Amino acid sequence: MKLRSWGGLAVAAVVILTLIVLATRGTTTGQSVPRELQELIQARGLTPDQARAALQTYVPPGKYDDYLMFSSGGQSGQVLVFGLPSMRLLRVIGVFTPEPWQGYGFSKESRAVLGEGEAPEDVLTWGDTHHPAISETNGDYDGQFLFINDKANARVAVIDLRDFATKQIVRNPNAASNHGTVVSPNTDYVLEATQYAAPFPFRYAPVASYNDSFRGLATFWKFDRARGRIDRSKSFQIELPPYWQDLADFGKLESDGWVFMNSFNTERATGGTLDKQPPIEIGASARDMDYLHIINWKKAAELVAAGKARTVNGIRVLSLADAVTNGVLYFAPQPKSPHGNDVAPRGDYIVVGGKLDPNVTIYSFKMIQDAIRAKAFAGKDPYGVPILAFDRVVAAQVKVGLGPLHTMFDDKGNGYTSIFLDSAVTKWSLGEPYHRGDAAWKVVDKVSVQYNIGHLSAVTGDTIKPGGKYLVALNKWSVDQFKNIGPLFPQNLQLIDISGEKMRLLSSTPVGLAEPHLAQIIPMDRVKAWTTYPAAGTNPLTMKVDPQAIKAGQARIERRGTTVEVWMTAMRSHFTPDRIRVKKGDTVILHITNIERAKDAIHGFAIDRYNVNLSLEPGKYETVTFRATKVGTFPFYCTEFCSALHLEMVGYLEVTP
Ligand code: K7E
Ligand code: CUA
Repeated sequence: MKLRSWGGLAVAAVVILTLIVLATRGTTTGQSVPRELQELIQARGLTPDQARAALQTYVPPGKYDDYLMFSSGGQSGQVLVFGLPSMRLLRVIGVFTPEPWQGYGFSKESRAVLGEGEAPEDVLTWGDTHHPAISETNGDYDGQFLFINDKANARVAVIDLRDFATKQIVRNPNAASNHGTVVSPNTDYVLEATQYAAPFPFRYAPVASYNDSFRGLATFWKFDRARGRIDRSKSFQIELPPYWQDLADFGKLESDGWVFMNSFNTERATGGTLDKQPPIEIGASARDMDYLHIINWKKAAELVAAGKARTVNGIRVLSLADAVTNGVLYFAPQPKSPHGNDVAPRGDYIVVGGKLDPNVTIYSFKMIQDAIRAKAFAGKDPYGVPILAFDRVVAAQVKVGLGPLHTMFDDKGNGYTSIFLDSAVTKWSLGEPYHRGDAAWKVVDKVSVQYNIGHLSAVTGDTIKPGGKYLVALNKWSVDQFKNIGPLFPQNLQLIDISGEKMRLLSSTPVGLAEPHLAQIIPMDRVKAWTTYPAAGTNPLTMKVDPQAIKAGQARIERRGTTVEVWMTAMRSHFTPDRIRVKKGDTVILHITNIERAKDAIHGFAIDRYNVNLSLEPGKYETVTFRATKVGTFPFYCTEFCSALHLEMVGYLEVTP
């Protein structure tokens, strides 16, 4: 019985494959292929859907994927770059963690990025990345920059997508932790919201003084696109009550100028289990409602520019009282322990998932504006923030399943919500103007994922122009999906086809590196990455030819006192100079220029026993500085197999007693 139905499926698969083969290869040549394919499908025990999914996601050698996906690398402190639909890992970008292959954290240039803002004695070597954001122009991804947060240490990084390298890390001087980065529709600002409230300004304050001394913060980092850097001096913060602010999203189009942010633990629980207080997770979910934060950020920026701010640890802060008095901050109740908070493509709706509520709650921006004008308040919070009446701002609730988290959108007016407890993705229709009458606010489809989905990401799914086509479910647990290789299980990224009415699961990809939270998907051709650095001697920090870079024939060694400075070139298959002699205790400065112009002609530069390791892509210039503390004769060599004489691309560093 089982066999027969399998046979039926296989026949159906062959029919599909025949059609595909005939369509792509013409009518005369494809006849013999289906039988081979049929045998292959049978031998591998594939269903027609699986065979179709395999064809749909296969990218032949030499062909490229259609999309790039930037995924957070979780506790690895990195960013992962995948190609879609193949789901092949194309790149790991070192961000908050030293990354040897890229020489990230070894060269003077990358150490300056990694260590920025840190005292030397507490250089951080990891980060907890959650939410990548691609730079936007007019509300759509422009593919120029990527931003990502470090939840653990309240930092935000800037990655330049010309060379896929981290250029800047800013540390929030007033926050202890954060949750995410989002950008305004023209990337004027990168928003970093605090996660766990902390004493403000940051210092020691007893947890018992929580209500008075602890605060949340919304930090608006000003992005200078021309320089490709965040400008602290033009950035500002808004002081918020000590709730645990969470996901945020910028308004766009009709809601441009506003920001929406959820919060939990409005109960202000702080634990104390040994003192017979309820554990934090119980205390923090006691009430039925938390607060959606509705922030007029343009007005806040104007107030700060007009001087209504005090500078705290080098950044301007708009006080909570001023935010309330000037109509910058409003609250709306949101169901129990909310998490996801996503603005619909036209900027007209804000979709919130309550972890302990089976609905997504959809707020209307227009209703919010009307309620603010009509002062339709249901009260104030303990800090004086006006709370808009729930039924005056909520357009709809859609019952999507147990544990809804995050929502993304497609090009046909549908939302896709990750359902954590059900391990599913629910597709549902938005209301007017996307869908009218009976077609509005309805669950359309639901697909199971494996398992415990956190975020999901659809092609350009949080821009003003969602692309549809694909969605990736970022699942926390994989359980039985991959052969276990020890008790630390990989995460499971699942690719789903969302081009039709019904969602179709295409593939599973294990990520054995860390926990990706959010990812962003962009059409491949929108990212204009360099193949080589544009001019020989380009400094990856300034992106200009470095004054210390040299051309072939200019290599030299100079000594000044106890400093030995070396100008070196790398070129298949030699370093020039290939012998360096210094004395114990000297400071050694190496300026290395890869003078290659051929793409992929990468050299590495490592010195044995000195923890020196660089990646020198064609045209790149980098510096490494170290003290020659160890006496000996140390080989230095190229770490990339660059040529037939790669093993000979070597030299000696003599450190004399
Ligand atoms: Cu849901 Cu940090 Cu976005 Cu993880 S958070 S899932
Ligand atoms: Cu250069 Cu190997």
